[in-house]
Amino acid sequence: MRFSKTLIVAIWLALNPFALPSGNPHAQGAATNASVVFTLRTGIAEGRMVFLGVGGDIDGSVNPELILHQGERVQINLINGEGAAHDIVVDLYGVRSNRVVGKGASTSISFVADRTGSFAYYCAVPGHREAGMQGRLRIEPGLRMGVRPVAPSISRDPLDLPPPLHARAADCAG
Ligand SMILES: [Cu+2]
Repeated sequence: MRFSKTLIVAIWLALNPFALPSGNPHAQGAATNASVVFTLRTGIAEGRMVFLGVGGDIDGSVNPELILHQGERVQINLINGEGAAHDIVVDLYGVRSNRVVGKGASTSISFVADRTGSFAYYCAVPGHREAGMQGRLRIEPGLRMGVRPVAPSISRDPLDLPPPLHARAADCAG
């Protein structure tokens, strides 16, 4: 009996992939759903058109590298700092903002950073990337330090087990 109970639990777990938090990419995505917000302002630095970081660790940086951890939802705000038309594009994530036209106009993009690696962001207005409007987004594996994962609850009623898989006549007879 002890063996078959263990077997039933094992089968139950196999049939309920969300019962355990490890080894399931969907569960991992849900566990690291922290939001990270970056703000960039367009401007001129060293005679080039650039993105300038606003606030946080990137404040004042020219074309700052935006560092994320896999699974985080990122929002990138773009503020027009000087009036020419601009946008922001991350090709490898398939995201493209509206164009911001006029000083002070703003827009944003948002996506889940589910792939690790280094990805370019840039302004897609013709000539702007070449003129200097590009930087990189770095997405690191694993959790950000100091962030506790929000794991789904795995507690269950101990009596909430599936019915037996087959008739137990043989067990009773023995
Ligand atoms: Cu631009």
